Amino acid sequence: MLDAAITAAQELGPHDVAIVLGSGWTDAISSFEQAGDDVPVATLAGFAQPTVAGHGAVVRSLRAGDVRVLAFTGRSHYYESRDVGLVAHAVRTAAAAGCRTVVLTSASGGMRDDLAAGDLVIVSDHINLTGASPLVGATFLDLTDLYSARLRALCREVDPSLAEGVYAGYWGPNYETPAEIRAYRAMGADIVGMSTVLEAIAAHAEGMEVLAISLVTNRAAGLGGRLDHADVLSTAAASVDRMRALLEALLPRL
Ligand code: 8IG
Repeated sequence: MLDAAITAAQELGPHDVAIVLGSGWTDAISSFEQAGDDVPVATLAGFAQPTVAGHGAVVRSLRAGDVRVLAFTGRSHYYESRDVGLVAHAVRTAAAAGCRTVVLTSASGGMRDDLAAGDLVIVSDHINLTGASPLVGATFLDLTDLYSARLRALCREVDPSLAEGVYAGYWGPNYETPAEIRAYRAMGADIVGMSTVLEAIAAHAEGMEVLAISLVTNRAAGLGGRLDHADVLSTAAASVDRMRALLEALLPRL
């Protein structure tokens, strides 16, 4: 494991579950008991300062029943640096802190006909469009069960109304063209975003169980109106009570 991840993990202390909070998700952890002071990522080894509106810059330790949760209030996206090591650093730090499970949350664009702004989607699988991997060398990792069937079933038990779908991980930072969206739909993707896939691969390589949940905040390019990050944040704000209820029920059971 990387030295910086071990150093950062020692600073944060032992935990059971990590959650990475995507655009608009930070308010969804507001009801949990806090187990220590927030740690600014700027003070932690190996972390970059987040640059995206709607993403926080601290790591927070929470109690969810008996579960010690390490919450990353922001994330590093591939488009911010084109550095896969920075993108994977939070999950590698979580693994070094003892986390056996990671929950990757995100916002995304909906492509499947039944997915509208405000819908929550459990990620069943992904298509990595970034052309990148956080792994280097002859690490021929099997991704057949990347998104844990056990955790997906648990999530559906907690909220049977949740949709499931395939997440296309786009490189960004521009959104797709309508022609790209038609292509990705034809490839079998249901939602599209700019995160999750590289972190999921890194977490699987660390032996962690991965759950990913995405809030659809817009219809993808060519399928609705124009795309605007401000609309992403306002849709997330309007959905935060459902996101909070889901995490309140889910995290203590992980
Ligand atoms: I929120 O439509 C959000 N993130 N690539 N496309 C991509 N990322 C997104 C989208 C979208 N919406």
